[in-house]
Amino acid sequence: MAAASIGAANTAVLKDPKAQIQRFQGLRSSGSIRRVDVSTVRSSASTVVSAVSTPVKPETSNEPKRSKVEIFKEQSNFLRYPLNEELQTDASNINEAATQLIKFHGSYQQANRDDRGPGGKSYQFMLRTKNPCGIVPNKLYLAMDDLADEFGIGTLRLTTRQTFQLHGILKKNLKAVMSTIIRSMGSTLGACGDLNRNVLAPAAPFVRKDYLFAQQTADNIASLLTPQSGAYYDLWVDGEKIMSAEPPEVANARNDNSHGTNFPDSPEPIYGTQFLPRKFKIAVTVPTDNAVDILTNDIGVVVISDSDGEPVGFNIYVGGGMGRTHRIEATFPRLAEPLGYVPKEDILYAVKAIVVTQRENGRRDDRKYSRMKYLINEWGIEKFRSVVEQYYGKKFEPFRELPEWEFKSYLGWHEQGNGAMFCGLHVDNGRIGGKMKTTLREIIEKYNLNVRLTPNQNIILCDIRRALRRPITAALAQGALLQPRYVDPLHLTAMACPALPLCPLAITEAERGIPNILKRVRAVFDKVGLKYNESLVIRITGCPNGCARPYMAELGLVGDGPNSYQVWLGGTPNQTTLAKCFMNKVKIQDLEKVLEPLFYSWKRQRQQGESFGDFTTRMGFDNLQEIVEKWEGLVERSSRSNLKLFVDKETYEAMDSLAKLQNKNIHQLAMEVIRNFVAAKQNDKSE
Ligand code: SRM
Ligand code: SF4
Repeated sequence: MAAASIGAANTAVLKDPKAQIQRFQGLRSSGSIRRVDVSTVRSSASTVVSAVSTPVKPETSNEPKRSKVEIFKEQSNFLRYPLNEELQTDASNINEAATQLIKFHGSYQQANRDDRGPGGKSYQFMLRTKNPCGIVPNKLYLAMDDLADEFGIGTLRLTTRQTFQLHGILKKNLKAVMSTIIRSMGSTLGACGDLNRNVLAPAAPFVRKDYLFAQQTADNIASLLTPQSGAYYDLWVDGEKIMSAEPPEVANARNDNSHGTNFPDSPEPIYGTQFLPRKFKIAVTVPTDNAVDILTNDIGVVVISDSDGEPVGFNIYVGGGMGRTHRIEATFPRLAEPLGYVPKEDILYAVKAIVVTQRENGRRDDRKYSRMKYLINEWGIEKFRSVVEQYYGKKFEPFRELPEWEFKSYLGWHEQGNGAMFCGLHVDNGRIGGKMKTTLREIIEKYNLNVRLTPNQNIILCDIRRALRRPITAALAQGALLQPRYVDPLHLTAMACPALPLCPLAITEAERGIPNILKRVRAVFDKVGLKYNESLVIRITGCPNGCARPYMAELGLVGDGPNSYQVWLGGTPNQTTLAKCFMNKVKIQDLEKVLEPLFYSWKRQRQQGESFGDFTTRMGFDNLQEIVEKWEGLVERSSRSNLKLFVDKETYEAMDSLAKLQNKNIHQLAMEVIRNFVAAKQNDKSE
């Protein structure tokens, strides 16, 4: 990299972790660790990167306020203490500090909220894997399938970030499960916690330069940002290092400290003792393919190819995120925005520079505001870019123009491009259980298939010989794994998070509630006369954290009380527009009162080909609210009587323009006039 120098990094050799903690704290307050002085960063895009001096802050006895989790991380000896000790006890649970630390190892302590017996909480653990691009080798799939039966609740859960979750693991079985995953070519390291989470990339196994390059890049970014201290292997496989070799360019990028990004002598050169202020999410994709919900990530990376299809570099977006807290306006979902373009050989350095900018400047006092989106929101993109450029050592080139995004599901059979085929299968909410589970296992085992998980909780069977298409399709149907044309279109794009009974943050149902909600939406579709193949993106979560990305949906339901939801409208089918909150506290039993008028208006008043999301945005919420408030119910179609009216051209045109003024269609206006007229006459008669 042609880089501008930014001053000397601290090179003291500190092997003792305690000393490193002190160093981190000391250097932070003394200012002798190289930090970019953000107050001096000019916000002009034409800023020339030159040497940045180390700001020396005055000694202060007032330590900045830090959240509890910061203290746990600091005292943990790189994620070991007191987790190791807590795992040895006979108790069925672990203490608060260990509960925070085990997340970095890929596990959450949970309790079944449906099952509050007299003996107190029944503790159990959820385990999440890490699968960059959703790639799952055959051996790992079979191991996960076995583990779910032997140690879990008998189901596998595919997540919205291309990973598996196992629920219901008892503490005494954690080591057996973790070590089996590790020995089966899998990992749970960094699946949760304040670090980089699973890196998304299009799951389709297309043998195409740009797709392969996106997947390779996702893999390299995942390796770059994987914890290095070895704590994971110490705890779960007695120190054995069972890791796949990483390409030299990844190690080079990690170790490079030319711009003061690293803790040079730390077991964690990028993360240090404190890791990141909060979770961090990255997705990589190719132009047009928005299977990864690119704009919802902290970093979105898009492969740019030349006219021969050869990848030459990357566009980078920053600052996306979904999570919010009810009634706190200062928390919000946010779309990522363009940062700039980098040549392909620089991508790891650019990603590292962004991560370090967040590490150094993200808030560590209040976890509600610690995601990078809040930093960018506060600074503005110009200042953020300038600070990242100090750590990158270069200026970003202008963002390259991109074509429209499309949502791609990869469901059904497709050519891979190398003579083999792949088959994408819809799985309702990613929950694989019962007959579906045994069928999938049999097929994956019998034909020795590798699989991939999509960011929409679905699964892809890969590398299938053409001749096997028929027998595999028939076998899949036995387990209700149907080709997409046989699945209700409303289900194909719907998602719900796990919510109750295991998620401690759930306010109400999501995964368990969605089958019935979709049934009711289908009934409303029928009632208002929408066709079977017309659809919309519906996403439901049990709380405002947004795990199924409801704020990108055309209809998002976000739990805001027991059996009650906020209704969010305005997302688009290609996942590029943020929805807005339309209504609060809609009780589950009242859903039709809102959906019926909305869908009826969409049916009657939409422009040609207009999606539900675009329609709700065009109409505006004030209009829609009025329509919902004034809705008196739809006359059942069977009880409707036909009434045809013929009027002269002039009257027709006058009615048409009046209807438009009132945001109605001409039919609605005519019916209203007739109804009012008849009612008035009846009144006259009775007086
Ligand atoms: Fe999530 C917390 C499930 C994707 C935002 N999420 C949780 C926890 C771990 C609850 C907890 O903290 O104790 C949930 C476990 C439930 C359970 O029993 O399984 C949980 N999140 C999920 C999954 C399984 C939902 C799914 O239906 O698949 C997804 C696992 C992804 C993975 O494989 O890594 C999942 N979570 C997401 C996404 C979507 C995404 O990443 O694309 C988001 C929104 C994007 C974002 O991060 O901004 C998301 N989860 C959250 C948040 C809010 C974060 C925030 O910035 O405020 C929390 C709560 C927290 O972190 O404090 C959370
Ligand atoms: Fe739990 Fe809320 Fe995430 Fe749903 S959205 S899994 S309820 S944290």
